[in-house]
Amino acid sequence: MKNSKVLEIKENSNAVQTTTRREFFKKTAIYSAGALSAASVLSPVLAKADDPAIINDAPWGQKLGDPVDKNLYGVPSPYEHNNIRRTHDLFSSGDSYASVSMCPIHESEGIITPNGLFFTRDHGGTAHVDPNEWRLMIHGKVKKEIVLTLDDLKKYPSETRIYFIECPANGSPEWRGPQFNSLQFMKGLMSAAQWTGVMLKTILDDLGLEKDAVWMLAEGSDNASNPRSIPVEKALDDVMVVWGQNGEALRPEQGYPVRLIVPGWEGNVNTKWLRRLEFSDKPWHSKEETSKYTMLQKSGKAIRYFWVNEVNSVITSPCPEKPWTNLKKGELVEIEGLAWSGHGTIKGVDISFDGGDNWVEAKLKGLVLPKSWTRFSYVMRWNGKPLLLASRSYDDFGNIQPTIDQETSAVGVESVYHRNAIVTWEITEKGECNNVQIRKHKKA
Ligand SMILES: Nc1nc2c(c(=O)[nH]1)N[C@H]1C(S)=C(S)[C@@H](COP(=O)(O)O)O[C@H]1N2
Ligand SMILES: [Mo]
Repeated sequence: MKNSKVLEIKENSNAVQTTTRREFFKKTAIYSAGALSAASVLSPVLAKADDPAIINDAPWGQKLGDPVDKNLYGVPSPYEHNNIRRTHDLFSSGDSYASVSMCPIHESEGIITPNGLFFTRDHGGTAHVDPNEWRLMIHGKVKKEIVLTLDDLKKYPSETRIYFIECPANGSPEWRGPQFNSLQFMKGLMSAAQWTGVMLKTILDDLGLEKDAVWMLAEGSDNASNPRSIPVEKALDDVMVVWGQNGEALRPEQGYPVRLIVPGWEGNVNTKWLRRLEFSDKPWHSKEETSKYTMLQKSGKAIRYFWVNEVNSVITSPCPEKPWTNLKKGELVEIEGLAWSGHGTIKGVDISFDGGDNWVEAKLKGLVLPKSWTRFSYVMRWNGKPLLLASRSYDDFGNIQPTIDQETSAVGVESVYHRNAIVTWEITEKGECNNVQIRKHKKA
């Protein structure tokens, strides 16, 4: 063959691989199914000596792959085309500008959402801001009023932290009973990322706050501007002004070039395309904020300020999109899910197989960080019987995830925001997974 040394090497390495694989099967053929470790999750899976996928040389190994300069900004494998954000009519206010797209959390791995899959909530469309024209004005009750360019902002010492963002409307249609047989539509109004920016406290220490500066108004430069007031106490605690998302610049959908991150608090106060911070002795309220972002109680009185996303969890595998229909009776299976709390750190997660009458403790997996997604896991052997699978989380502030009855008895049923009641999946004999709502639990 003319041309390349590369091809020669490639052909040789294939030959080696093929021989190695044949040798492997010669050896493994002497083991029977029972001889494989019974404790292994994979114990029922037998190496099949006639599996063409392992015996034959794969087509992609028979020729050169793509040149390294084909995708100078990488994209997912075409086989992953289903792992996308989705929209739903139930969340639409009639157009795609004041709307939402939901994160495919059923496909999520670990505790970080890839930038292209981060849920998006826009009130006036996704703005495309020219970073050279971007400015941040900080004024009102500060000793030194200031207008920053992006370069100015980046002169402050930066921090990188992992936080989730959740829209308080996450799962809101579920208040009226199960609406979706889909985890993405039930809980996909949230995502999590590693954010890079400057702590707002660093900037405010530099500028100096007036004594009576107790409220901060944050405003965006998009069509909706999304003005929101938050207490200065929170601003000085852990609020960040960020430009980085998972190691690169924010995406336009997430507020490029700069947004506010208000850890653990409802998504709507995380102002995107940030342009102005005004300090004051009074809160600023849009009509929307006073009429919508409140928590109506049974008494008919509303809680006006309800910022923190409460302790929450959901089993992500299985889920309606990821049922156990291919799982055989007696097989070991890992139940996995996500837990999060806007108050702090997840302390533990319990799992129930009988709709909340009995609970066992799940294992927390990997990083367990405040105001971040936390993964939990429980390996079990499914005997093929129907289950009512539920998860219940608790945080280091002593909060425990409520049952639906506990939640509605506290806040009534007219609310649409801040749904954090226990989610139950019904697993049928066939391994199908359905969204059901178990209202009451024997030992809650
Ligand atoms: N400027 C601006 N900021 C905004 C919004 C907006 O429409 N405009 N939407 C808010 C709402 S309601 C939510 S839930 C979060 C969503 O953040 P994301 O789109 O990055 O997921 O952004 C908030 N910040
Ligand atoms: Mo939101």
